[in-house]
Amino acid sequence: MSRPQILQMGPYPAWDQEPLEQMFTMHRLFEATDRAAFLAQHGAQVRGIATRGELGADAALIAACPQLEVISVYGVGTDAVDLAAARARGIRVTNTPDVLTEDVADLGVGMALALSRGMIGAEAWVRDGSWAAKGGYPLQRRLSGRRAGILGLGRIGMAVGQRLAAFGMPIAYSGRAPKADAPQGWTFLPDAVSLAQQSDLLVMALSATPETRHIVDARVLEALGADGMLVNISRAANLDEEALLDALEGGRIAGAALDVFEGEPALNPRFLALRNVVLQPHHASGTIETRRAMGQLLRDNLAAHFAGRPLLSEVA
Ligand code: 8YV
Repeated sequence: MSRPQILQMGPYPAWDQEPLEQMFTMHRLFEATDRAAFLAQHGAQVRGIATRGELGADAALIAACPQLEVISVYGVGTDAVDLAAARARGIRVTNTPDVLTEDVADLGVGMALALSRGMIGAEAWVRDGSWAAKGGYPLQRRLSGRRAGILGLGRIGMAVGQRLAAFGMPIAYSGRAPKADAPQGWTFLPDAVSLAQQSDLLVMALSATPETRHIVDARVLEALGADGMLVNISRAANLDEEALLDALEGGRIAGAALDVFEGEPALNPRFLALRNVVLQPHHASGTIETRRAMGQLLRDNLAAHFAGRPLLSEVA
């Protein structure tokens, strides 16, 4: 039997690409110079799409593949996949939850520490000779013991909370509803504004849906206040970037650490002029260990689908 044909939306490491090429006929859309011509040539034979969290698969792409059966996402976020269009055609969607949770949480906490302790500026202080020339670095703010707020207590939010609890930080959270599995003593708050009001550090760990667009807006930032810090390890769409930039420039919040940006990998140049930010290139899951596990799960889902076995991590 001929191998299933898969449309590939973005690059993978060689350790994933090689086994994918052995199992399937891969059509690399991201290398095509004429995307429409490439889709016209291969779309009709495509039975699967292998994509990445930020690339997804929109309605037009799904429509260009009339035989499509499965979309496998290398990432936990499925906001860039048109789930309604997939559902309408009975196309199954898989992602890579769990395997990336610890590393995403690690980076979120690392970013919070780097921000509160000024580690990026302090590194520059050492490198440019300021330490020797001017003396010690200006004093920063502590993280331990301050109040943490977690927006979105899913797998990643929970892992962030556990880490911050170990820093002696009281934990509050918000989301659609209180979580039965939230540890004792963690406080549920009904909305982002009241969470921000009770937080020194607000960590965004929620998935992105049309309802959560700009959930962190000018009102939430005002509630966070001039001593408050923001960390975003979720999706840029959840944050009103213009409102954030205004608040950062006006000193109305203390700082922000961001792993995701509107229009990434380009970013608003206003960010680059700021000192009270930590800027990361959307790499919270970017460790060798996690990326290997994500690639394996992406492949295992595709293999299970084409062998008629149950999927390992289907998006509900
Ligand atoms: C990845 C992500 O950076 O899991 C997600 O939703 O955005 C990240 O883990 C991305 O999917 C890799 O392309």
